[in-house]
Amino acid sequence: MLIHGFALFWLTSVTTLNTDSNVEVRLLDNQNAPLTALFDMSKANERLKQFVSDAIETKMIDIENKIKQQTENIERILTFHFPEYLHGIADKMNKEKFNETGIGLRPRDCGEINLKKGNGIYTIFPNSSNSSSYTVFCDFETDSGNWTVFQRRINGTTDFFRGWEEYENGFGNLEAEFWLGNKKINELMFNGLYELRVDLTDFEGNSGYAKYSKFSVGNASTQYKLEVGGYEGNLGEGLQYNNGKSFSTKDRDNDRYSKVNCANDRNGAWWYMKCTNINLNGRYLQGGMIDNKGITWYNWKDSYYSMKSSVMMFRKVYPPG
Ligand SMILES: *[C@@H]1O[C@H](CO)[C@@H](O)[C@H](O)[C@H]1NC(C)=O
Ligand SMILES: *[C@@H]1O[C@H](CO)[C@@H](O)[C@H](O)[C@H]1NC(C)=O
Ligand SMILES: *[C@@H]1O[C@H](CO)[C@@H](O)[C@H](O)[C@H]1NC(C)=O
Ligand SMILES: *[C@@H]1O[C@H](CO)[C@@H](O)[C@H](O)[C@H]1NC(C)=O
Ligand SMILES: *[C@@H]1O[C@H](CO)[C@@H](O)[C@H](O)[C@H]1NC(C)=O
Ligand SMILES: *[C@@H]1O[C@H](CO)[C@@H](O)[C@H](O)[C@H]1NC(C)=O
Ligand SMILES: [Ca+2]
Repeated sequence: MLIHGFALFWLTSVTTLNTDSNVEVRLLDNQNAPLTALFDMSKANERLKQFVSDAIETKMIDIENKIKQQTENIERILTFHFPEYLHGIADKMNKEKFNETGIGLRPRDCGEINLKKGNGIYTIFPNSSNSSSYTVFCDFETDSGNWTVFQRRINGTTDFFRGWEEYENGFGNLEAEFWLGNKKINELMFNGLYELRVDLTDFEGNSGYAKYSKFSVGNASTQYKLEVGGYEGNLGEGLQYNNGKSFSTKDRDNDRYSKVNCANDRNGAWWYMKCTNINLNGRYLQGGMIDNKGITWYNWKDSYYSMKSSVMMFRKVYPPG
């Protein structure tokens, strides 16, 4: 339509003026005004500039928003995921097999981990003569670190009233509540001497700890017998009573109380004697109830107060010299 009108216009309104050999062609509209007036170039330039500038501005705002969004994403990743990311790299590097002289020798327990990137789950290789591996939770923050965590209670999500096989092989979630497993606990104390640390909290915000400079759990043929000694801490000594006792579960009564199945009686699994003051695998009870089936450390509370949380862990001790 427009093109058609313009073509018509062109054909009817062209005037030709002769000056010597040059030919000047002027375009006039239908009122004989020079056609260039229709194209006020300064206005056209203004509009063009405005258009370009608007377009650029819109684009810039768009880019700015995108950068802002990306920066926020990066910040979020750094805040929430970077430690996790570092941890992943550390674990991967620890898994690489290097030789005896180099770093990265396959760690056999938490103490041997080369790249320690905070508390968390690490892969270890307990048997140096083959490549079998599994994961454990390592605590590198508490009391100078190097701890292999083998028990945790925090909120009662995981049932701890279980049988022999489950206590032997372990259960639960390493990030939350779990028992590592008697087989692994025994295997991980493969050479040298180990110490035990227990951390407890109650429902009133108090915490306490106990350390035993001597700790070992025997193999299956000893029914995972406990050896403890050398108490230090503020919970009060109470575990010595269980020293030298085998492990018992509701379906395997190795305790020293012939009339009673202690594991059943105390709703747990432990190195029961007749039965025990300490029952950290007992039933999870809310709100600080007093019940001998609960998670008890009698010597701290002078009662069978059931704890809010419990952590048990061990590490190798290096005797001086
Ligand atoms: C171990 O690594 C060192 C240094 O990289 C190297 O010199 C040595 O030959 C390696 N030994 C073995 C047994 O691979
Ligand atoms: C932790 O392990 C490292 C070796 O990885 C060792 O140098 C350090 O002394 C250990 N610390 C404790 C408290 O056991
Ligand atoms: C490697 O050792 C683990 C125990 O540390 C054992 O269960 C597994 O059978 C062994 N694997 C081989 C191939 O010998
Ligand atoms: C470690 O691995 C070797 C070789 O596979 C195996 O013969 C040995 O029984 C394993 N040790 C343990 C404690 O399982
Ligand atoms: C218990 O704690 C774990 C780990 O923090 C969490 O994932 C889970 O949701 C908690 N469960 C309850 C019932 O609070
Ligand atoms: C279990 O431990 C006892 C005593 O420490 C030891 O004599 C025995 O050889 C071990 N048994 C196995 C199968 O490793
Ligand atoms: Ca009994």
